[in-house]
Amino acid sequence: MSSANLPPEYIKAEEQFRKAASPAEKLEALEEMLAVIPKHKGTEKIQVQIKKRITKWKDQTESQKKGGAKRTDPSHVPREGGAQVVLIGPVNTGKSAILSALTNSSPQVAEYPFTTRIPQPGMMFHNDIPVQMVDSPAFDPSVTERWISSLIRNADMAVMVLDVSRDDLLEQLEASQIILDDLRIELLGPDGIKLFTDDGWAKIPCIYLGNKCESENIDERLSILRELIEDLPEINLVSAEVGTGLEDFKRLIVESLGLIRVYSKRPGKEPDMTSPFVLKEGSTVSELARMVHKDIGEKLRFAKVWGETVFDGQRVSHDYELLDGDVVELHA
Ligand SMILES: Nc1nc2c(ncn2[C@@H]2O[C@H](COP(=O)(O)OP(=O)(O)OP(=O)(O)O)[C@@H](O)[C@H]2O)c(=O)[nH]1
Ligand SMILES: [Mg+2]
Repeated sequence: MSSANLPPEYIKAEEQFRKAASPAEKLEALEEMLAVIPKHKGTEKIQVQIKKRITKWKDQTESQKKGGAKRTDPSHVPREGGAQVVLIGPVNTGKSAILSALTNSSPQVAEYPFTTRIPQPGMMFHNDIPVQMVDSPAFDPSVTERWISSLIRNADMAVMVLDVSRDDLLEQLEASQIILDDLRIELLGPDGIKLFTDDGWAKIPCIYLGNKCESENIDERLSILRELIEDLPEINLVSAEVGTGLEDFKRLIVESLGLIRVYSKRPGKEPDMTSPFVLKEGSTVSELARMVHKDIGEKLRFAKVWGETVFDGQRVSHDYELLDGDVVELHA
């Protein structure tokens, strides 16, 4: 595969690797390259090369830390599920409580500040669609480390958690904005398209949450905020403690990410409707085939689809765009 076929974010990370001044920066760029490289047969060799280089630079960074304990890169959370979503925001807003309420994970939730020190993932389900949620340490000028930038850049979406029970909402937003600017991250609306610009900025779709919404005077606080900030993003009210708004929030995530469920079946057999393959809207039969098995991806001849916009068992070609709920029989 020539570099012309690699996405711009990969080219960008490769350039960062070349420019990197320290082993730690080299490592960070390589990890970004590995995170963003499209995962298919054509890039397998490059992926192996990157992994080897990561091992080499990890050794270098370890040996630089004189006698220091071995540390793994905290920014790298292995992706699982249909998408990776990172919870970010000021201290004590309830990021960990939200992770705990939505997923199988049990992070530490506490009154004192800076409870969360390293990212912690958990799996959330909406309509059988698994989405990986990653909790992260609070934004703070003296605490936030550079690797938070990679953590956010690697995610498909960010969720900014604010505490609407406090009177300092404006400060929560402004302080977060300063940190994000420093990390060169711009938050887009929930339907925004993630992209990396030539001058090193990452633009990431984001949902804003107003947590602790069971508290008093919420409407008043929000209307003051609306007067102060003209283009205030929509703040979705939730309560991790009481459970308010969490179902709507899950649906918003899955819809904003454009995730769909597709079921694979074998000829003559019934499909397993309990474990869908999760893809992005607009994905094709070829992409599904590669996801099911790399051999099937390579040898796919045609597929038959059962779904709302096709007649039962309609024969379709490689570039048929799948829809939520389609059942697909792959013929290799
Ligand atoms: N009233 C109320 N309290 C909440 C809610 N969610 C979280 N809390 C409380 O807020 C405090 C902070 O919660 P955490 O989940 O630890 O907040 P965090 O944002 O992860 O905090 P750091 O990791 O320290 O940044 C705890 O005392 C929680 O019990 C909520 O929906 N309502
Ligand atoms: Mg926390």
